[in-house]
Amino acid sequence: MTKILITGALGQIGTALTTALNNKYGVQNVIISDIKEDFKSDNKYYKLNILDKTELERIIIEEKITIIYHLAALLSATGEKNPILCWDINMNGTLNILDLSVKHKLFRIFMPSSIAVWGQGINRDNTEQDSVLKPTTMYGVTKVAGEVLANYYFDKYQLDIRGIRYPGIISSETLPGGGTTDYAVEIFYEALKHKKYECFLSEDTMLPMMYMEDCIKATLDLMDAPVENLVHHADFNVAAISFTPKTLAEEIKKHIPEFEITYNPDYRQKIADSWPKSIDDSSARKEWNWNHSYDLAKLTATMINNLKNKV
Ligand code: AKB
Repeated sequence: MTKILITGALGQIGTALTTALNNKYGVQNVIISDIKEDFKSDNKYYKLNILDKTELERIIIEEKITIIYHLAALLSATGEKNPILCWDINMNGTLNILDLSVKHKLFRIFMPSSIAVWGQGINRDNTEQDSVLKPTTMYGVTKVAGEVLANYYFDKYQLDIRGIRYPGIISSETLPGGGTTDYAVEIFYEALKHKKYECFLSEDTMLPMMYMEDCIKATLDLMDAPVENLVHHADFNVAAISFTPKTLAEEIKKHIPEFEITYNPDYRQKIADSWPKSIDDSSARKEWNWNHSYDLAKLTATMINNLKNKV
């Protein structure tokens, strides 16, 4: 029987993934955990510090977990403010998951990677699947190391680990926290609330992005793919759309004509400049039939529609 544990479940992707997995497997089969205290949810909730291996093992045993979606991590901007903490949570947390998954013979693990794996020495346009990985952030360093570790655990212990290099994810349910691509969510809240937004990236900073529904679809499709079809494992390039703050602002103006954007780039500009503008995801399309359905116009209309009553 499938019994799922999600770590970092209260984050931007975790909340959407919980809903999708509840619909697919039933709420009683999806156990959620996060560092926050006493969260009220229809799912069984554990307050879990991912560095607490004893508690993690207790949950895996008591709940008879078979699949883990390991989302607990610090993102790029927060990671640059506290690189040692970023290493500790992202690497030691991941090692705890991998080690216990082997020990308790778990069926499958999902571990997200990120476009942050790239840095120096790449083609920024249409960055290839198997291009050089020289990140310039600690978050990127942990994501590269996570991918390498995943391949090691797959080869040495036949642990079935899968992962996607997530681009910036845009959604209306839960705010992202601590990322460089977060502007692309904040902008919608500010456009609806105040009709203006000061962007922390420059107007022409092009980055790969994706709407949450596509992100969840990619995650579930990869987890369902037959293992024999996969050449890659925890490091899939997955693309949807690429845009700049200026293009996004122009699209928002079609719905909110008074909207004004200004630019005041901060330390996150350097991070964004080290990442690809667009990525080549032909391996994902070939190995597990990935395709996306949200373009910029559909994403913008959906975000504004979802947020207009909430904000
Ligand atoms: C971030 O900006 O740090 C994340 C990511 C691209 O992994 N959204």
